[in-house]
Amino acid sequence: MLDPMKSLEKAATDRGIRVDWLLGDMCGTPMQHSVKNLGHLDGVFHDREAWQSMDPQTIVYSVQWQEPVLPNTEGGLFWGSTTIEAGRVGDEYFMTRGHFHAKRDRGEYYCTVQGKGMLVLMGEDRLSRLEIMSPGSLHYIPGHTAHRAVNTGDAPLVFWACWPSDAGHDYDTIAKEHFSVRVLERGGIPEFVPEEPQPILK
Ligand code: PAN
Ligand code: ZN
Repeated sequence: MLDPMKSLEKAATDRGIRVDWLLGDMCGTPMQHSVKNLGHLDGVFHDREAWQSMDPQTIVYSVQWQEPVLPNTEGGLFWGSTTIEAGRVGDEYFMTRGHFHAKRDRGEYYCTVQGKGMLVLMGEDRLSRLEIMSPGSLHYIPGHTAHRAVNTGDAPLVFWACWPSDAGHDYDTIAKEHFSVRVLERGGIPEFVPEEPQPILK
């Protein structure tokens, strides 16, 4: 006879996905992995000269995530972590590119496990607000809201995220229009500074 406890145990270990909460590491499942270095982040930081003077191989952030269903599947969820290294380009802290979800109404959760930072949230009306990221901070990102995480500390900022598998990522809008605010270092502390008006391209 099958021992129900044994088969439960087997089922539990067979799935076998483990996370290391603090490191932001996952194992036991096919993982997606992406690393963004400075060279990948052309046009993201406001001080172009400072960006050009730095080694393009410098890692700014990395993401690992699992896709238990195919991207664009309605009703599924993706799960992953992001690690943003400590550093700055000129006076601007290392940060993610940031995006709206391609399906605008899709929300997301972020939960910080290590480091210090700020989550910049911007609505489609370009009104922005900030949430402080610190170990244990949980952030609900509503739909229709662009989101970018900024590492304002001197150690890596690590957070977990959970988002709908059909959310998709719209990076183009932010690449063209930017966030309406930037988090810059002023006198040793982070300050929330309005984005300079963009030149009108003819
Ligand atoms: C996160 C982000 C991750 C990297 O998983 O994709 O932090 O930031 P960028 O995608 O802006 O480069 C998420 O928000 N997913 O939807
Ligand atoms: Zn997102």
